[in-house]
Formats: sequence, structure tokens, C-alpha cells
Amino acid sequence: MDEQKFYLDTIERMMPGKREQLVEAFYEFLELEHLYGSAAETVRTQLNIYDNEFSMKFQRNPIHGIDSRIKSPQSIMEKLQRKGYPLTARSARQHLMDIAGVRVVCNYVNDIYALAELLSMRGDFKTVKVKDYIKDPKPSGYRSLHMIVMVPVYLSTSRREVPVEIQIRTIAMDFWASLEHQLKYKATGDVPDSLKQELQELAATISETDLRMQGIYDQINTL
Ligand code: 0O2
Repeated sequence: MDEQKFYLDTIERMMPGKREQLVEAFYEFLELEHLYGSAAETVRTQLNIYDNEFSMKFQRNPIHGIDSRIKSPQSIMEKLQRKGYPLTARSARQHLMDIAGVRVVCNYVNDIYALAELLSMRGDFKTVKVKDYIKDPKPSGYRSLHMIVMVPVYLSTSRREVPVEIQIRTIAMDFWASLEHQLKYKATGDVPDSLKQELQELAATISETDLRMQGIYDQINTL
């Protein structure tokens, strides 16, 4: 049986009379995925260009790794609901700035700010928001530089400006953030205060280690 017909018939059976609305919503989300995925890809390409240029000119790579993701429809709906906005693709485009996310892991703290500046200087990327959780860490201990950048996407018949949330952090900050995220996710109830305190202390230790590594790098560089 034709796969699309099967899905449409299932929708009709589950929600009689809503078939057209649901099919429209489905295609709107597909369009969203394509648009935001393309914007994230554009950012990744630009970051790789910088990394390769540094490698060619200075024989070193500021970027350790790049990861990107598009928020799932479920997670988009949860965030819209939490913030009290309508649960539609149009509302997601209007209110959410983190549908497309790019995470850049750098080797040294100074690389984070250098990359952020390069991205801001690119003529057709417009930085609309910066949150510096390195200078001003979250109460959890979380450290990272967040930027929202409007990225142009050229479609066959139009040019669209799409927001991308770029998180830039060091290997050490990323190590802490991913383990802390996993631990929070694993915990069925509230995480005890003693463990929260320990995580904050570890984040501070990691931050100090990052600064010392930066210091060693700078000294070696001047030799
Ligand atoms: P996911 O799956 O990582 O995308 P706003 O989006 O501006 O309305 P919000 O959500 O507070 O407000 O944005 P913020 O503070 O800039 O940070 C959002 C993202 O930063 C989170 O995404 C996490 O990825 C990361 N983050 C923020 N705080 C913490 C923290 O304490 N620990 C860890 N491990 N990560 C953190 P999402 O939306 O939670 O999910």
C-alpha cells in the first residue's frame, strides 16, 4: 500500500475531520526542519573555513569539534507550551531562537572569544544576542558563550533570515556540561544540594584548569 496514503488514513481514523489541518502542520514542520537545518549547515561551513585557515596559516586548529542539532517537534512543542505561546510552526518561528543549535568545542578559552568575534564580523551574519556564561556562570556552574546569530538562507525563490543558537565552549567546559546534563536527566527526583554544590565546585576547578592551560599555551607560543 502507498505509504503516504497509509499515514493519511491512520490520521483520519485517529482524529476524524482533522486530516487536512494535521497534514498542513506536518508539512510546515518539514519546511522548518529544512530551513533551520540549512542555516545550521551554513554556520558549520563558515566555522570549518576559519579552522582550516588557522591550520594553514598558523599550523594549529582552534576548533576541537562541531556538533549541530535541530530541536525535535516534541521539544519545540514543550518549549512553546512552557512559555504560553500557540503550538504551531509559525509561532515556533516567531518565538524560539534555538530551533537550530550549533555547539563548537574549542581547545582554549581565547579561541572562544576569537571565533565569536570572527562570526560577528561576518557581514551577513547578524548577532542579535550574546550571553556570556563564562564571565557570568549559571548558578549550576554551567559555563559557555551563547550567541544568537541571524543567518541568511538562499532558497530557490527567496532569501530567509534564520536564527541559530551557537554555543561555544572549551573541551573542559563541554565535558562538565554533558556529564552534568546526563546526571540531571538520570535523577528521578531533585538532585540533592550536596551534589549540586560538588558540581559547582568541579565547574570552578575546570575553569581554573582552562585558565592554566591557556597560560601554558601562551608561554609556549612565545618561546
Ligand atoms: P538542549 O537540548 O541542550 O537544546 P531562552 O532559550 O533564551 O528562552 P534558556 O533556555 O534559559 O532561555 O537559554 P540559555 O540559558 O541560553 O540556555 C539554553 C541551553 O544552554 C540549554 O538548552 C542547554 O543546552 C544549555 N544549558 C543552560 N544551562 C545549563 C546547565 O545548567 N547545565 C547544562 N548542562 N546545560 C545548560 P536546552 O533548551 O535546555 O536543551
